[in-house]
Amino acid sequence: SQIEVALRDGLRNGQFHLHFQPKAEALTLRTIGVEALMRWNHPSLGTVSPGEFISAAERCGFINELGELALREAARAARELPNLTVAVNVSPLQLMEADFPERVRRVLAEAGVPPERLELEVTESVMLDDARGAIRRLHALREVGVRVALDDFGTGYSSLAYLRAFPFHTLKIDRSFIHSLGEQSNAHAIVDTIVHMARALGMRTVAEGVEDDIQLAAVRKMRCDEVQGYLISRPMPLDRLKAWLSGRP
Ligand code: G
Ligand code: G
Ligand code: MN
Ligand code: NA
Repeated sequence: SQIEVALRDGLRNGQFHLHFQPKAEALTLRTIGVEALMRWNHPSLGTVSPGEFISAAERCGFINELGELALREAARAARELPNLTVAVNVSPLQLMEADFPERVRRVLAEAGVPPERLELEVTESVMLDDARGAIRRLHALREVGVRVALDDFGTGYSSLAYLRAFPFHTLKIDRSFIHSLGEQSNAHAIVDTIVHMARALGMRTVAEGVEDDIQLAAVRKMRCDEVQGYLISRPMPLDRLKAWLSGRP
């Protein structure tokens, strides 16, 4: 298909690269990490967002190659971002590969990056096809020493079951809950409950999609550990991130 040809071409010609969005400690707004987000710089279409090409890459069998590229580029970035954790999104299809943990270990070793500097973000959908295999791989990744986060928490069909199946380091509270915090809604009770549960289970929490001071104040009050969102910064290329960081306390 057309998209398949374009993806293959893009991979061959270096059209994919990462942008990075800061994550900050909620109370101090000190930057403690970044999330790597893939971008496709297409010669005629311009910048294509992952919402449009990740599912195509999964369909066409390119997601492992694309995922490996993300890991390598993220590891390279980690070397230039001392003291920051770099998070990479992982497709359920990558986690279905038995050798995925070993690939991650190798990429980090080759880049000379300590495993605890890398966090892998997986969504609840990783458990849909082969839950046992996914959990086995997640444990192997913990043994490699990388951190594992559950992304978009609260949007899946049986979120709580996943918390019993695997001890994630971090819960990322889906931005749909954060967006409703200023409104008259049950979002406040839900976020408050998630943060309490996470703390009791020894997990950190990240509020995703924080866009204004009202949302920031609300998640601080609920003792959410980290915030990520346009209020702090939009995702940006590595150069701009480094300049942005140098202007922060
Ligand atoms: O950056 P943006 O908001 O457009 O990202 C949209 C979606 O694409 C998010 O759900 C994000 O997790 C996903 N995504 C971004 N980069 C990657 C990547 O490198 N691999 C995978 N599997 N998903 C990604
Ligand atoms: O699914 P995942 O959490 O990986 O998706 C991250 C996506 O969320 C990225 O595409 C990023 O551009 C987007 N994002 C990050 N911060 C905000 C925000 O404050 N508001 C909105 N609407 N989207 C955001
Ligand atoms: Mn994510
Ligand atoms: Na998310």
